[in-house]
Amino acid sequence: MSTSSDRRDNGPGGADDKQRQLDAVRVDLTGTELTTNQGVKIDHTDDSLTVGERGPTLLDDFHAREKITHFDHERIPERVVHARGSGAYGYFQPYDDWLAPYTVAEFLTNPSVQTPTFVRFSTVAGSRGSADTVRDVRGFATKFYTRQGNYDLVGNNMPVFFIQDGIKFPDFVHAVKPEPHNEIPQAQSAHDTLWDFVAQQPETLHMIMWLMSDRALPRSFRMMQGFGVHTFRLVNAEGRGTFVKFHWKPILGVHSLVWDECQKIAGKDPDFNRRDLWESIEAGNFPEYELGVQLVPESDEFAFDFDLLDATKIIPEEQVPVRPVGRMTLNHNPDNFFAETEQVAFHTANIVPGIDFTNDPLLQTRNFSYLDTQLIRLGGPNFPFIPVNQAITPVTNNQRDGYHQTMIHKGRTSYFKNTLSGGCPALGGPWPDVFSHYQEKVEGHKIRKRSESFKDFYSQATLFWNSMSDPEKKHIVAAFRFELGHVAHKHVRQAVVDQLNHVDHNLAVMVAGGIGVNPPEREVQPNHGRSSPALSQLNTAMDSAFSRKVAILVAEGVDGVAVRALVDQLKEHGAIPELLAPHDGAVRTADGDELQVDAAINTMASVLYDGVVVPCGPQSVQMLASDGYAVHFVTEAYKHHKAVAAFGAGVDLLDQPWASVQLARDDEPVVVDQGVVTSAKARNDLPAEFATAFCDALAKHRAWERSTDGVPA
Ligand code: HDD
Repeated sequence: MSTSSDRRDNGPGGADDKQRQLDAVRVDLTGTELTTNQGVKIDHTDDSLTVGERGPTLLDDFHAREKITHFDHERIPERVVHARGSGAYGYFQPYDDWLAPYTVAEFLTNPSVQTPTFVRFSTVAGSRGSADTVRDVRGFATKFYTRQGNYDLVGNNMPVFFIQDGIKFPDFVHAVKPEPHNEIPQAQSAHDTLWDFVAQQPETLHMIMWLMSDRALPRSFRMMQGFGVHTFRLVNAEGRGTFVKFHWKPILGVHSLVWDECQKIAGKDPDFNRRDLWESIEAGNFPEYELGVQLVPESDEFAFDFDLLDATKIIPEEQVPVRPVGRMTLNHNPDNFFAETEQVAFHTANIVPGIDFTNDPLLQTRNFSYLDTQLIRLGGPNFPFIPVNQAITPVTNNQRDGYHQTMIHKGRTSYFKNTLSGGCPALGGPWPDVFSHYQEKVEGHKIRKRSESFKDFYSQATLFWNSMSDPEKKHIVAAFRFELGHVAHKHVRQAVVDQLNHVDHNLAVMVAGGIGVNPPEREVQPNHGRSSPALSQLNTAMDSAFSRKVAILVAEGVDGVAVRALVDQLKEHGAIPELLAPHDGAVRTADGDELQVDAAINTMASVLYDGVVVPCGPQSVQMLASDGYAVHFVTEAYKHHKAVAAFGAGVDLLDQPWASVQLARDDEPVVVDQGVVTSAKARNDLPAEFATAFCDALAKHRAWERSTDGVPA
């Protein structure tokens, strides 16, 4: 478990600076006695002060009034978007100083500096209490507590956005959120208003392709990318600018759930992603992400067939490579969800010397919106001093008063210029010690008009579609059919299909085939045929079973010798095995000793694991075969293309009419077919290659080549 005391302590100016600051406000009530908010000790908090035993409650009861009043005011408005989120602290460290010629931001260029961070991951559309595994974009917001002030990179797990200009944001959000008349559906994009909006606003289509893809169903916050989305600017010591796009790449690779699984997890464990983040950090399996940048010299501003200021476009990685800058490790859970994760306030305009904006119209509106939203959410202008938001650098200015002021500013001046306080706080300087806005030359007329360079809505949606592997394409078509299948208005379904025809004719025809509307007769324009391999999740890291959860199904008479050995081997590969049995407690093995169980099968579900093993033991397997939960567990894991394994008599449980894989028979030591690993051996004869082959299958995440359409869900 990571606690304040076992954190690495690297002294002032390092990763723990923020934690040291927070230690000053952390409160531990162990060994204390109950008091009122005024510090008055009390000995009774269960009964109100009344006249006699059955009489009215008295106004004199200051304790009851204070307690109830505080309770009445416990809630603050949830975020208008990204209400559901989970956070963690960590630190970022650059690998070297190669970015120094491009930016004066120290946290990106000084490899000896570990900058503390706080990250909040979120879904977008759902309320605070909604499920984690909905089809949605995931927020990936990082606050860097740098030695030059706070820098916020408020990104998503998708590199583009739905709209090009922030003025449309309220319309988009109103369309995607639950419908206003009945507040249905919660945290779902599968409803009429979103798709009506999409059909009318073709600039959404590229992002919609991402939203219909597996990217919208992350297996874990630890296994998803993050993107700054906008083109930002780096600024160097000479004041020269370079365009930059920021990328976070998870060290564990980018992996997703399947849609059927997501819907079931939403009921079985609505906190699935939140729990995964929390438990991984508690277990010391710290999430890690590599920060990379795509750099474009200002002279190349117009070198692309899209506009760099258009947030609905990516710069394909094959065109401009992502160059690694450093690594972020999340190693510390918050102590209090409300105080930290709920009150953290991100703002795209929180930038430090060396980073600046561009004229991306989406970014420009965001720079207004985030400060504004914190004022209503956190109740006044002093939210930057809520501990999680507080910079680790001194904050010295003449801003004063307001709700919830907690500092006591001494002295009689709170204005600039003064002579009475020695002119302090005084102006700093010169650049790059102080922030100085990038001196971009801008001229023009006041107009409301979208640039012509923003008007290609389809090319990159097509690029995304072309870049998908066959299973990914299949998932996208199924997603469109599911979503549009929930749209009551036929004309909206038809309009979306007609839009998809601009992306790819076959895609439009396949979607139309599932939702009862007319397939477009001919293509609008030929598919350009270009692709970007970096966009496919099949090209992600698949080399480790680290932190993958494995269910081992056991019952009375199980082969305890092999199970114990297997548990050790799986742990050596970094996987997390858990023993599930028809009942909680312990099972007696074939050798007569006891095996402790982690949970009863019917309290868990295959959707909460990455893989499942059915061990030998004829009696055990017979019991599992007659337990519907156990049979369903294995069937469902198979259906969801997960790593499935069995040995000895356990192989019989996989011998089902729907299982179209080769299984180990007779004396075969290890057979691997489409992510299913079997062995005819048991006890001490079970070869170590069995565990290795199973962990390889876990590392590949899913065996998409396995045909599972006919397997019962
Ligand atoms: Fe936003 C929250 C990401 C466009 C207005 N946004 C919010 C969060 C993330 C993003 C990750 C949650 C932060 C947290 O965890 O507290 N938003 C994005 C990205 C966008 C984007 C990547 C496009 C590239 N957002 C966007 C626009 C507007 C907003 C165009 C308004 C014009 N976003 C907000 C907000 C929120 C917010 C209303 C809600 C709560 C908050 O800010 O703190 O101001």
